Amino acid sequence: MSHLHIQIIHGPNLNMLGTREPGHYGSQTLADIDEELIQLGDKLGVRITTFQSNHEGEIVDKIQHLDAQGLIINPAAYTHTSVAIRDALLAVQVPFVEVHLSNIHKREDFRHKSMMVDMAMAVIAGFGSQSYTLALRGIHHHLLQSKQS
Ligand code: CA2
Repeated sequence: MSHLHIQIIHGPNLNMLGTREPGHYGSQTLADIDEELIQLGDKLGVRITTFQSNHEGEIVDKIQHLDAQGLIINPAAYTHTSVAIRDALLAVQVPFVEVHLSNIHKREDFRHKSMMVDMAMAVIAGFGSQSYTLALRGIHHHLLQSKQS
């Protein structure tokens, strides 16, 4: 039986999680979050691969070369600015969930806009690191359903 594969992409500055701004982003490190996702993936029978970059072009390259059936992406600050990431997501047509640790809608106005939200299967924001695990459960369920139909 071939496993589903879900790629996780974390955008700029998320490598600093757990070191600063715990009020907005919690106290877990990115390695803690990745580990939690891999463990949940094991339970669900899903292969999880993770990637973080501070560079827009590297994120575009990663999306262009996706070999996964689904994607969970926290584009971080690029959420609000990146036509390049939007275009890459549009080109590959892989179902994705946009996730945010914080509730971007109760923060500054410039964070209320997302360049990709209209293409996302779903959006989860405001649950801290649980935003990612909720997204994994959701996209896993969605992919299983679309396999059956
Ligand atoms: O809430 C989220 O997940 C965000 O995507 C995080 C981005 C922010 O620009 C988005 O508006 C919302 C920022 C990530 C910065 O991460 C840091 C982690 C630790 C210390 C400093 C920044």
